[in-house]
Amino acid sequence: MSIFIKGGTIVTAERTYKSDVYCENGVIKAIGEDLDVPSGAEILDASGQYVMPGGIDPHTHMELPFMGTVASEDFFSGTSAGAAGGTTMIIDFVIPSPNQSLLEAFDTWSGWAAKAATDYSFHVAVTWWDESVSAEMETLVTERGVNSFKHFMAYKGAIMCDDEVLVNSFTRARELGAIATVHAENGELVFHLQDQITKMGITGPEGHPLSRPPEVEGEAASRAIRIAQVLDVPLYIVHNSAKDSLDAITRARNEGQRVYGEVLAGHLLVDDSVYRNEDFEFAAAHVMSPPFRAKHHQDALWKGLQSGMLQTTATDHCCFCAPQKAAGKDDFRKIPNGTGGVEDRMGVLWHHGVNTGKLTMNEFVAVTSANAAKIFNIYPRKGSISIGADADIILWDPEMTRTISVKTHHQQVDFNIFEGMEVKGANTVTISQGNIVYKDGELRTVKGAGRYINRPAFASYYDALNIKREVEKPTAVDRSKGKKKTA
Ligand code: URQ
Ligand code: ZN
Ligand code: ZN
Repeated sequence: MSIFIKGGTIVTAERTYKSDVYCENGVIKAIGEDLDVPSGAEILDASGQYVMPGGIDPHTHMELPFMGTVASEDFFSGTSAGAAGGTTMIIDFVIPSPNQSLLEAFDTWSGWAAKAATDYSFHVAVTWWDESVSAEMETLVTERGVNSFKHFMAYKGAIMCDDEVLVNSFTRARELGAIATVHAENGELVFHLQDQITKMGITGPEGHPLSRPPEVEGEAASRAIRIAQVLDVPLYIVHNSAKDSLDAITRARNEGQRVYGEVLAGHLLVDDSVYRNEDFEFAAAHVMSPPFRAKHHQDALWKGLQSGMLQTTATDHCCFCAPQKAAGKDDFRKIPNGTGGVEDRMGVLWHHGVNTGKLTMNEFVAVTSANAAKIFNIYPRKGSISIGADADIILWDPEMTRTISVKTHHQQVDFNIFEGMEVKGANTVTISQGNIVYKDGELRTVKGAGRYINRPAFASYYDALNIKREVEKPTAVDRSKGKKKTA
């Protein structure tokens, strides 16, 4: 299939300029003003619209088995919903159970993801440690195209990593030229606070944020940052929800440490009042970790995006329907954690980011696509409009308005955390691998069309960044000549 995008304005993370784009066999073949239209090409009139890289959501959990159930969104429905909203690639998570082979889990997730409609990749979680994990991490890097390893510092008794696992795994990631990523909440504190709160007779969803205050996130973010600093490994902190973790990232980055931060569209726009809603289903639908926070945290997170201290946006799309959330009817600790958003991220960030002047259009492309591609080493194949790049492209009409609702979304979940939100600016066309997968409200995704995208590790992170670091090597004290002289 070949597509000729005519008369649009290209917006990338770097620049904005009028030009046509020609795509053939899944890649961008030509970019230029007044290009000749090759015969047989499908012509898209992009006049009055922006032509941007498709969104990359670096944090999703399609059909995740979690807390005794399985997320309701699968890889086909979830990537289709993403395409409907302008996202053309997800990075999901392989999460082995403790003592499970990472490679075995990778193969299981690969089987599920085979139905994906658009391209995908996997972060792999390290949930336990022994030498076999170390060996499998190498296989994942050298043979499966994995360059990022996830660590849950929360979820005690399930997939939580203690400091020993963090230190071993971070060390190994550095050796392999991979990046360490963390879910930063102190799981011991959460467990303790959950116990205290339920003993006070608070069993409803309002107990969830009470058991995970911002300080619990700030501590874990600071600890992960310090461990990464000592071990000299790049670190990516997922779903920063509070000023506390943002401050930890800001301090580290100001010191020149290689730390990256992600923020969810939900954490930028939804506040903690949802948990005090008297309707259990409404409040429980918002139970995710870290929880939605008070408004001043949202203000700080927006500033983190504007300042560049936070580099990526995501959704942590991990959906559970009301009957599943009801497992925690009498005990908030049993409410499956997770909310959706893969379809709405681009629209809500354009409306609340670009339309308000917080972000330029170029910054919008950076935080919804290009930066994730760069951090996870698939740029410019992804996240760019450039010759040879994958033809993952969206046509964006800045004047189009829509109201977000569970009644109209394509997500396989019975709730939408952005319910009723009116946004201005939307994709009219989504192109994945050079094929139209969404056009004027009609989904045209094909089950299984998505590809697994290899993400090469850096030989070493610093080599890749061409940074020659003069690191002073420590030396032993020579005591062969006898007693210490007086100082
Ligand atoms: O912690 C995560 O990122 C997964 C388990 C999704 N759930 C959530 O509450 N964020
Ligand atoms: Zn998480
Ligand atoms: Zn997650």
